[in-house]
Amino acid sequence: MSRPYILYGWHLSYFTGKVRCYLQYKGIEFVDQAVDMFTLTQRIKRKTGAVVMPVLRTPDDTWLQDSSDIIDRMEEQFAARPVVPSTPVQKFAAYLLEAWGDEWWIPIAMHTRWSYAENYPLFEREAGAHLLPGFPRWVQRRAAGFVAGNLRGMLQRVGVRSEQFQLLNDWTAQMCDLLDAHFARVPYLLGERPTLADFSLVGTMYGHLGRDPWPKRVMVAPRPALRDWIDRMAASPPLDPGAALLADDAIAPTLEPILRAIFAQFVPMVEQINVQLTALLRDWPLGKPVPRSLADVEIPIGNAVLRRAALPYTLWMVQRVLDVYAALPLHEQANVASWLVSLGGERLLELRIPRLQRMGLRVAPAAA
Ligand SMILES: N[C@@H](CCC(=O)N[C@@H](CS)C(=O)NCC(=O)O)C(=O)O
Repeated sequence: MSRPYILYGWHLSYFTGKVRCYLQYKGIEFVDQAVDMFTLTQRIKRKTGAVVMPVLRTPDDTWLQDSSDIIDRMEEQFAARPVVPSTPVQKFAAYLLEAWGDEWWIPIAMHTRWSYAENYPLFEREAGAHLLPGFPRWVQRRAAGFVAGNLRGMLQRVGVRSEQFQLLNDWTAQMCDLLDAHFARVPYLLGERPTLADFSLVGTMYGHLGRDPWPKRVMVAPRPALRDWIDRMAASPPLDPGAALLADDAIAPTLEPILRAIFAQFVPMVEQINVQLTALLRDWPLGKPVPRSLADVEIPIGNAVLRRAALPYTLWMVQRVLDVYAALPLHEQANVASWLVSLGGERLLELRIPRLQRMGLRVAPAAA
């Protein structure tokens, strides 16, 4: 009998939620393995070059890292229930929402977890038990504390700064309202079945906002359609075989304010990261990874400004979106371009990102 797929990750982890919900939906059999300290810091480090979760170990013992690469690989192998739409606007929107769900929400997920003490007992209990199963509680608590310290060390960089807490909370409440209004009318982001876009957004929504006590109580519980979507995504019950995306490559009107926010906030952030990275790469060898973070960017949020460090990895995610556009036939590119114009998103197509390759959690310039 062949070895099963093994997903190394935690329920506490953003990107593990993305991959777990995806594998369940696809009906791919896998062992959901809470990753322990030895596997995380030794085996995964050796196999992927990074101390990171999730990792999907395949039956032929390949250790796949990065949720986007994992999903790409599985989509090639398992044709049933495709999660990438086949029509151009929905396909482009799915990749764009993936980049946003993966990258934009990181400060929100980190703030709503680490800025509120009521969340810590859940983290300490689960992380401790996963890292050192069978060890005495006090040793597990020390191990969880060590990992928590590393994660807290990233807060300042990703924009979790006390003077920005109110802005982060206001933004999150408004976005959760928009998502709740959408899910009250349409069961998934692009129609009656989930796509890449839903799997990305459920990373932050399942592992962090929908599960950590503070955001679960304050942000998610008052919004029942959002709560139901998270629960549907996590349960992945069999779908009605007729479940379809919206007809005629349409995007629901309830998704439009969310997309407008992406074009007004996420795209300017990406542009600023690109300016910094492009300058850095003027004198940088191909294949040499760049630092995980660069200087601050300033993101317009309504009348306010959110400051956080530029993460070059974000550009690798946006490169995926632009690659999808570049691979479309010309008449489909025209559909996407006019759809972008209709929502104020045309600057996205003007981005010229230097060709990047991913190396673990970092990126490096690649041959064009
Ligand atoms: N963008 C990646 C990265 C995975 C990731 O950031 N995982 C987090 C836990 S949810 C982690 O292990 N972070 C460690 C770090 O950033 O050093 C993905 O899509 O899988």
